[in-house]
Amino acid sequence: MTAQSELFHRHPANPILTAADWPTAVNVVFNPAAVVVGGETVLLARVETRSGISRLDVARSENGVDGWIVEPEPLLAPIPGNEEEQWGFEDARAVWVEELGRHVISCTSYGPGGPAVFLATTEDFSTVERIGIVVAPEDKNAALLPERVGGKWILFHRPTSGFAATHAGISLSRSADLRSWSTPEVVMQARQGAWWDSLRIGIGPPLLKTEHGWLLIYHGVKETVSGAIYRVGLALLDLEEPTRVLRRTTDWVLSPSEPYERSGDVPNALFPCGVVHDESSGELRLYYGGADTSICLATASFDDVLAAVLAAPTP
Ligand code: BMA
Repeated sequence: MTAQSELFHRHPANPILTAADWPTAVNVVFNPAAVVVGGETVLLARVETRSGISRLDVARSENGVDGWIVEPEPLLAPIPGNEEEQWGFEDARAVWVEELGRHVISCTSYGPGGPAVFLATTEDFSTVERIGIVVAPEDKNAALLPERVGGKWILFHRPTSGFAATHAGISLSRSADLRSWSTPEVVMQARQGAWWDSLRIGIGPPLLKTEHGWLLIYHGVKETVSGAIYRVGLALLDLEEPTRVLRRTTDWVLSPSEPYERSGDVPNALFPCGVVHDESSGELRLYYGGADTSICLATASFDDVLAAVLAAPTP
């Protein structure tokens, strides 16, 4: 599996953004959504302030690697009095939706009921329109497909019930209006036993449409005696019926190995929430959180990633 272990290349400038790059004193910056707006790369970063509560801030760069300009005001932060978001917003994903002429942001809003799926839309990441909580707690790791399938919007997410708190997996729900969502349908579950993705799994960035299916970059967690390890794998879902898993890699394609992934607030957490497909260069840029502390970048050839997932077995 050497081809797979070398699929993604960490950027030599990693971590590309840390709390030290922020205009105000914050604890950590990590797990960013990533999109291209007017030629610029925009990251919507989870910023954990020194209260422990997270908000979502915008950072922009011409090349997606350096020269970041961080907006002084958060794009999304808890509104005082809104109980269900009083503990903040976490782990955004963002996708351009041509039909709406807007980006749809999905993130976790956190309150006493637990983490819930929250949607918002934006034209330019300067202002945001809140849709609100669309999937009740406990649920997180959500992203919308960029287009309707079978006439419906599709939202990937990860419901967790106390009953099935372990081995939580990836589900999807369907909607006609982005507000009311159908009962979750299971897409993919954690593998049992010793697997790298045996404790739970969740989507990474929004899925990418390819001619062979929806490319899913997902995180998988394994519990060990010294804590959880968050790694990354690939799967391919049917274009017309995305609950159908066509391929799933046996091995992970990215795993914590560097000091900025191995140590930090949460050691051994490599958590991608954003991907940019640069069609002119054929490059995928994967943005991820390193150890819940910093923002990192790994690149891969889109064709190589597609070849790797196509070579994976049908589960
Ligand atoms: C997950 C999410 C992520 C975080 C990861 C590792 O459950 O909360 O935000 O990066 O745990 O702590």
